[in-house]
Amino acid sequence: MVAASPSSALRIVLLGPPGSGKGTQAEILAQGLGVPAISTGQMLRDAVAAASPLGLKVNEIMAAGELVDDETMADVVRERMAADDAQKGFVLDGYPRTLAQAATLQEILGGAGQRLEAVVQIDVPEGELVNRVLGRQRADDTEDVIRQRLAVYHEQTEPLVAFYRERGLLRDVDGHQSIEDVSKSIRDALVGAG
Ligand code: B4P
Repeated sequence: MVAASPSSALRIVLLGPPGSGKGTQAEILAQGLGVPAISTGQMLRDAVAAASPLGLKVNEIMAAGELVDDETMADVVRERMAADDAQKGFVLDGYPRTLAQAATLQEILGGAGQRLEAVVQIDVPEGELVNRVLGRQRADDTEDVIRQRLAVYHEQTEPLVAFYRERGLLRDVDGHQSIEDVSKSIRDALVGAG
């Protein structure tokens, strides 16, 4: 098991299509490491629930299965990463989702003298993704919306797989297993990270 300490903070990104279990695994992994799980999807849903200016801006975009624009997300992530608890490491779930966001993340971390230790790609067959998401029954979980979100994933987020593989950061994990077995596979994949 990997462990986080102030001198060896672990900064990990979970990458995967909607419904692959990023949020589920981010919570488990972050708890094990003693670092925060930072979910941009959850932050946006909280903003929508609170009807904050950010929530009002992103509500319709999320409901349509589209991505919130990169500039808005950069502000959200920059602010969250500056918080004290994120200095000891983090598990980032749902960010980056575009190559521009990956560049922003590098810039934010580089500016603080930090870097990512690993990017875990959670792989799940498409039919299983649709079943899981429809079972979850969130506001953005209708069949049309999930199909749109998958299309957006293939077009805008999948290029990140090659981006991080080229940088030697990518670890592939089979997400089509029980939640416990996926967690174990992620821990195994992170041995030696950082
Ligand atoms: P997210 O909140 O990131 O939503 P997600 O990709 O659907 O969820 P995740 O992969 O975390 O799946 P989960 O663990 O819930 O994004 C929502 C929206 O926010 C986006 O569409 C976009 O509009 C916006 N957004 C967020 N970040 C953005 C960014 N950076 N840029 C622009 N826009 C952004 O798991 C799914 C279900 O499967 C659950 O019910 C779970 O219980 C189940 N499950 C999990 N693991 C399982 C397993 N191993 N076996 C069986 N079931 C499992």
